[in-house]
Amino acid sequence: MKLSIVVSTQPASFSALAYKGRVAENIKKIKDLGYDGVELAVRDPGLLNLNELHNILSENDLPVPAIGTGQAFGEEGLSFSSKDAGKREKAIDRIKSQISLAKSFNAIVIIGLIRGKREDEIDEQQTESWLIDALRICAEENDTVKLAIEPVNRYESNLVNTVSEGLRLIEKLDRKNVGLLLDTFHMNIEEPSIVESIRMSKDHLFHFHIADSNRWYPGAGHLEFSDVIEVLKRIKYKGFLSAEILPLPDPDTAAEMTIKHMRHFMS
Ligand code: LER
Ligand code: MN
Repeated sequence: MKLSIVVSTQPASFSALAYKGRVAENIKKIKDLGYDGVELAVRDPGLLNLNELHNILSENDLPVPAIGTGQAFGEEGLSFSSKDAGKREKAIDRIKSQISLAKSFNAIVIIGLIRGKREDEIDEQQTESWLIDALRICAEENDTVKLAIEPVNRYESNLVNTVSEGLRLIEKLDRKNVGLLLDTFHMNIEEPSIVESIRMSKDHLFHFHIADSNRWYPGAGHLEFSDVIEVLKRIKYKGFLSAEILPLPDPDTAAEMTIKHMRHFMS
């Protein structure tokens, strides 16, 4: 298992990002702190200077395990399950461009808030069918790029809140390149047992977000990360643990405390 931390390639309203913007400077800091990788949060790949980004990452010898895509929903309202067909289409196009970005980094594409919410007056079946259609189109775009569906807590979405719902959805899709991203912050709100939910996801776990119960750095809340690491080792998870945390008390302290706390259990 390796450690990464999320960097937003642009300023963003989503709060649980230790680092936003000033990409070259922040990636160097992350390297110096001892992280093994950098997860990127990208609103629109079309706005990136790709050569520059690849150079910064290779100069620092840091891989990109995953690309977060939720800002396209948060800032632009693009959604796989919007009742507005134009927004659904734009969301699919945006994820296709994230898939080609991910391909260039050998990264996973995260399907979190971009799946959207079930909207007023739209029944569950209609919403699920829009969601499944969009996921199928995106999964078929490139077999070699993995899509990781992230269950998120009920206060952020009403679509796929729990690990069981996530597992049911990927079963319906039945595609090798569609799996799960689990996030300790969301699991702490929704799951009866974090350890059991991780165990259940064993064959489908593509990526993992860490934050403590209050979304501060691990060690600042009441989650038992020793138990989390133990079950991840037991299911032989070999991917990244990626810190998606509030920049508190300040970004550098949050990043430093994460690495201190997690390495203690990982070694
Ligand atoms: C994103 O990875 C996440 O965890 C959510 O809270 C969506 O913004
Ligand atoms: Mn997350």
